[in-house]
Amino acid sequence: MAKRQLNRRQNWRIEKIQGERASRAAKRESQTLETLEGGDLGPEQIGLVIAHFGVQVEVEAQEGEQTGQVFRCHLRANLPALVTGDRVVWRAGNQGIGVIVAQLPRTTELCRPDSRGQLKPVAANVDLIVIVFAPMPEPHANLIDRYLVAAEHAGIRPLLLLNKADLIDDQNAPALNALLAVYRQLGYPLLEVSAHQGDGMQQLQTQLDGHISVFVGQSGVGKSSLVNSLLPEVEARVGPLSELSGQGTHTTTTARLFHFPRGGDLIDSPGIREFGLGHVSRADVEAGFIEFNDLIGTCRFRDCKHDREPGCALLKALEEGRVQQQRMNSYRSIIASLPENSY
Ligand SMILES: Nc1nc2c(ncn2[C@@H]2O[C@H](COP(=O)(O)OP(=O)(O)O)[C@@H](O)[C@H]2O)c(=O)[nH]1
Ligand SMILES: [Mg+2]
Ligand SMILES: [Zn+2]
Repeated sequence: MAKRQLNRRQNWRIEKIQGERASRAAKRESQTLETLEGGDLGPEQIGLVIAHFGVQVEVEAQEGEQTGQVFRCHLRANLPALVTGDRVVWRAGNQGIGVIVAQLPRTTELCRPDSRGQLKPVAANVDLIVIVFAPMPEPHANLIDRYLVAAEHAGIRPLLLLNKADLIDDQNAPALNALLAVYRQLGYPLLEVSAHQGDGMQQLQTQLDGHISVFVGQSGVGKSSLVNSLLPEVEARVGPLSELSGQGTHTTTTARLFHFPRGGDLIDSPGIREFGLGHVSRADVEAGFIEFNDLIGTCRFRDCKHDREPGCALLKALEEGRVQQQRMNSYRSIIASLPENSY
């Protein structure tokens, strides 16, 4: 979303209005909660947030007879904001509406800046980021590296997925193979599939088993097609149009958790598919290039920019082939794109 420049007075007004709105909502909530808690609440049990709508969330029961059933739940006022993927303690109420009692600790958080530039979690407990690319649109190593940095930064394992393998031909094969070789050399897991023809989809499903995944990647690489093929009952629209309509509505589209029929979960929303950089420092980027890990801190100068400084460990590694030229190019272009103050 485009950042609007607001003056102080406008900002103050917006905050005031939002504050009033929030306190009205909180009042309504506490009335609903009182009614609920006055009635019969079931025992405390563990659940999984599969979608959230402002002050309400959808929770899937994870124990007992109701396992797998979905309940709308209200949040107690003292709770932190919940996101899709959160594990919670909740109590069932009458008429199918429940109450969230506590949030269980998150293993990971995917964050995105909101419309005011503040970083907000959008999904919890994701443990696999599937970075999708394809022969067409032509892949950019730089973009893949950005996703890898973001994944490393979030502490989430990445899986590189080349979709549209049916489009590989003599023309594009050399460049694609060179690209794949870069990541193979780094030890990143890599899979080739065709959402259209089904090749490799079983292997992909196996990789997704037992994990909570998100699919990311540039528009047109086939994310919706992959999701459709893996989740036959969910309608994720395919084609350029869906991306267009997604752009206009992504701030209001909630992330939703789906179960794959053969195991594993997917958290999906247009906003998550755009998950990328934009909130990392130079040190984060350096940490995201895993082959730099042993080199960072060993340059002659403490504030080495790895540009042309004498005694630079990265430049030496580049010269000796321990760091690949393409990755160095990516690193430089990502650093160059960071805001000045993120050093
Ligand atoms: N040839 C081929 N085309 C595909 C494949 N997967 C998706 N596509 C096509 O690529 C285009 C973009 O797909 P879509 O799923 O909307 O991509 P998204 O923007 O990443 O969600 C559509 O025209 C799809 O039909 C595939 O495996 N092979
Ligand atoms: Mg799509
Ligand atoms: Zn250096």
